[in-house]
Amino acid sequence: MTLLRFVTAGESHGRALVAIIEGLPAGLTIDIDFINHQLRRRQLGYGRGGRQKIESDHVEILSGVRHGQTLGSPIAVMIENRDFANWQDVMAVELRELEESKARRLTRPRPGHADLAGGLKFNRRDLRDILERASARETAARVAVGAFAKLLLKEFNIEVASHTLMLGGIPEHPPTEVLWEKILAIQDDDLLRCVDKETEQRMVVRIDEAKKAGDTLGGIFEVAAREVPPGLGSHTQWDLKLDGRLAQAVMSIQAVKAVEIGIGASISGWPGSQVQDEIFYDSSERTFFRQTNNSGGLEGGITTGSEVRVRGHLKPLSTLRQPLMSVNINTKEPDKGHFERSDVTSVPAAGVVGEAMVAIVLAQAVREKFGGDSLKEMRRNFAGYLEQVRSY
Ligand code: EPS
Repeated sequence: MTLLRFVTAGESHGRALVAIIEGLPAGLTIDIDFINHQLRRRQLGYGRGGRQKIESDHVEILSGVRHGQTLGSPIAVMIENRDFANWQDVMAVELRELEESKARRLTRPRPGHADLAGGLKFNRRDLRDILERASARETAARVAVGAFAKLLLKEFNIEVASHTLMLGGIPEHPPTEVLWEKILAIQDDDLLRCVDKETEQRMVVRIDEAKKAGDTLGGIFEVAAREVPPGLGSHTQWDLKLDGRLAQAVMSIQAVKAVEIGIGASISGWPGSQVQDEIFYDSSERTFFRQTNNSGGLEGGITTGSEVRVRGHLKPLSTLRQPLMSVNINTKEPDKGHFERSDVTSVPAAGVVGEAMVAIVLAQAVREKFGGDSLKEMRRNFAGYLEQVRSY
């Protein structure tokens, strides 16, 4: 049974995004400024389009929190879409007869987007019905949920951070290891959330080139989680393995086409002797440790106590200013795909969303392992487990 779960609702240009979170313990202090800061971080990054100038995302908590603390009841949150003011007729709940020029109908599916597959599946003739929910705007709701997950994890000293590892093919050989301290040193006003400023500058030039050409860029972000105790997840059943659950969560982020745990995408060609992280014991600290972390903190689907490292590989965004060929779904004649205001790249933002998804999965695993209806009860269980590990 999943103790911690959430759903989101909301269209990109509809009234609002909402999320319901169930399964947080009672007594968790909720810092709204922290949640809003996470939302702000998702909106930053060089290469974003015009939408982020319109929105200044902030969360409204509708239920489940009283006098600054969770009640243990479902939490409902809402993020308003400011842009809705410009889309009230197009996105109206009530039936509206709109002139064709104002209807903003989408009949030329964009290759790479959900438009056509979704239109066929749901039998919709205006592909806006698909675009609106498939849009990465939805990730604002996930970042809000992820912020609650991060607040829970912080109570157990677990921290989650991310950085841009590669963007538009730069650097040509992304580093296999980026230290936690370097990731933590990234500032909100850094252009692309890359730890190496020279590389970041080259990425900026690449974005300018792509923008000029009406093109888009993908890349790789890496999420790191620190102070994760050993023993989250389980080797005993396929769907309990935490690496698989992290992969699903990160893969579900719009435009992600591959997920890597540790440096999993590089090591398939290496000899085993160079891949496995050798085991050592520190008797004064009464703890096992590794000097390398190629496994990304997971062995057999269970956390090892090393940093959890997950990489998300993004394809270039599929909305192109210079659209590729498509077919008009009404005439069945060839035509260029639809263009809708979009970004050149979203890798830095996707990293923030990646943090949210990893935080949610880790928070779920922590809830499963330590249970409890209140934070206090959960803390007692956690402390007892850490003692068991130390005296192993
Ligand atoms: C947005 C992500 C992108 C933007 C969107 C806001 O979504 P999509 O996956 O549909 O390309 O395009 O902005 C707009 C839809 C707009 O009108 O500018 C986000 O992350 O907030």
